[in-house]
Amino acid sequence: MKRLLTRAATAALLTGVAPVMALSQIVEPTAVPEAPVFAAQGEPNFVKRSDVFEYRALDSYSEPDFVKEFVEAGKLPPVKDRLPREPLVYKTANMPDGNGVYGDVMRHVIGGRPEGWAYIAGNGQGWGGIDIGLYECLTRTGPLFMIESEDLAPMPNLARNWEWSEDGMQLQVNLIEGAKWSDGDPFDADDLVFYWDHHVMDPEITPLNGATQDTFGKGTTMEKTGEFQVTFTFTTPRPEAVLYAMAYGTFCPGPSHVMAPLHPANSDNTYEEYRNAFPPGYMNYPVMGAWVPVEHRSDDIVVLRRNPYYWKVDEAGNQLPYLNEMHYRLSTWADRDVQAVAGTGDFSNLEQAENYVESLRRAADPNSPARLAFGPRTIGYSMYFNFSGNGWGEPDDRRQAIRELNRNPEFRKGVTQVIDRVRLGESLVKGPFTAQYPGGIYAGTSFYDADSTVFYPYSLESAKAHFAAAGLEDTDGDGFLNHPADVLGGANVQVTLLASNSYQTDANLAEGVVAMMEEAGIRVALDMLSGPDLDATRDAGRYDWMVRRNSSEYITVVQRTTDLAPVGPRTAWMHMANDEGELDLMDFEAEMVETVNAFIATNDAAERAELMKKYQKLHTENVYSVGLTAYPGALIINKRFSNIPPGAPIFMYNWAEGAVMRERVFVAEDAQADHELFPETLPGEPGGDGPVTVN
Ligand code: BQZ
Ligand code: CA
Repeated sequence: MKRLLTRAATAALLTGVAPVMALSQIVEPTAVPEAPVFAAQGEPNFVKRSDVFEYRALDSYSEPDFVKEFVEAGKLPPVKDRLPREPLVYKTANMPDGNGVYGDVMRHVIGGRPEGWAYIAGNGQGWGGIDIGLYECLTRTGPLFMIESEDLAPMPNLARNWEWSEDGMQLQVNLIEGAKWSDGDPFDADDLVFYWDHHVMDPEITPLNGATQDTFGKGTTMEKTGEFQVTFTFTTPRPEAVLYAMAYGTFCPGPSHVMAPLHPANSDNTYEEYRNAFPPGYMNYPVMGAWVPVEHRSDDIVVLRRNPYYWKVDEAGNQLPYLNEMHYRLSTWADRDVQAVAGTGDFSNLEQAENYVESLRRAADPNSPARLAFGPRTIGYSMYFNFSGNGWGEPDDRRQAIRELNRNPEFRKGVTQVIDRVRLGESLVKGPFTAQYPGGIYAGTSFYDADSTVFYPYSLESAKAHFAAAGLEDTDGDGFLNHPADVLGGANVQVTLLASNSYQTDANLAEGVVAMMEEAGIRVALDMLSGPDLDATRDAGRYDWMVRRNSSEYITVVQRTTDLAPVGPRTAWMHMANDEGELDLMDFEAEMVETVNAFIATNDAAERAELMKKYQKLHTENVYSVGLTAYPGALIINKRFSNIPPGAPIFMYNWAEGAVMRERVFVAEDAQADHELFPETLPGEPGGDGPVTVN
């Protein structure tokens, strides 16, 4: 039955005036409101990269006594033979508490769950620092928070040094020589070739953290040019940004000696069988990291034991790590905060603003077992639109109609002006923490430019005017805006909002968006998922909008730069090509892509700054994303640990788990607690039962 005419239409009939959009209702964009001042506690001691570590041979090396017993029993080669010719040597002068002693455990709590150990094949281990510690990468950026800006560039790691060709079209990368996997197998260029050829370049592999061929520049090739050397060839000269892509997440080679035989290229395994060939119960999976998985109890805990072949030492020749064991309690992210302040856990990135007041109160107690230090405002959330209008993810009519609205700037301006960012921030935590975040590069970071940042202020009237300009009116008077008559028969607009249910913060923000959109007459349904389900739904395009906690591309810009815009057909999940490989970029997106590629292709600092101003204006003026809120995180670490670098942010170039360099963290003798679950053991054979004792 035809509903009553809308109130406005009725009124218009009475007055004979059509309900035109009163242009006076549009509220124009302004500058971003000043964020409440929030001073980070503790400043890093800024140094040069070469002050942190170097590679050189020492006269002698030592190891924990229990490991020496393995050598004496003939179970292990002497420590000198387990180390590279020139190991990575952490410099004592850069260690806040000097060289450490062996013993004790770092007890992490994580909210994810391990799917398996084949990280490069797309398996997740549950985050929370477990992958950051297991899989070491060619270069390292986590510790860059304490590197002086004049010397800011990726640090060496498995790649010891690199050299550009005269014309800048090639990069020769020299690996550390003589390092071994945790089972003693040599680490060499073959491991890189296996990763590159059969993972980065293999479209059938969807790796974790999304390292695809576009990450290293379209058309880039890599070949082995020596036992410990690979050479990249680029299509543009000296794309130095690629050295950031060789850091954590995107170039962390796997153990080819155990993986290659199971890859579909060398077996009749399907890709799914390959991806799951190293399930959580596969113990002693070979890694280059400081600790090896030796125990997995489902929904309970993952335990790691020290890697006897770890390729790093301190200046006294002690083979690292100092800590014998790592725990990852399989719980929730909120529990991580609770356990860290209570002292039953050792580490947390306090990033859920709802927990701030209670965590601060607990940590303020002088007897608190944990130290809590706030860093810069680098935790931020945005809402993203699914911009694909040409079929990615086989949208049904309803979804397709929303994607076409998402591609309409009037609609996006309406959406962003529905969001009251003050109310949203306060719904998480009151106080000076949250800032109104318009999206794009964060205020307070090196590439941020306030004058290039466009802010659409909260205004329901203006939002409605924009929605009307996008053709949306409440034609049936039920309080919700309808599509035009020729779209879905003029039905109500109905949007789905994908968000993570692993964090209270994500849920609170998503629910805040739903409530505010309802006030504006747009019905939004929540789709709350977590972990692999969320990632799979997102990567398959089964969403209209998505609330996401942003990654490092909006903080440092130089890390994950290719995530700033849809630079390739399948690099930006907010805009993916259809199955024919067609990417239907809108004009402003094409300009963003051009700007990002120009940024990657130049090393001129002034030019890079200008390009990021242009990027920021394109992103915010066109509402590429709807920024929601930004706030500072706090690092919570148990007080018994030494060598925690001051001023370590929970998230910048990487998470704190990668920044604090856990392999050189130790617990002084008199502070050691008896937390080891497998004392005096080492990892056993790959695929074996778990940790082994000397006899
Ligand atoms: C930090 C981090 C270490 C991933 C993950 C998780 C995944 C995302 C993101 C964070 C967790 C913690 O974040 O929240 O504090 O320990 O692990 O990796 O949110 O769902 O996919 O990008 O890093
Ligand atoms: Ca309606």
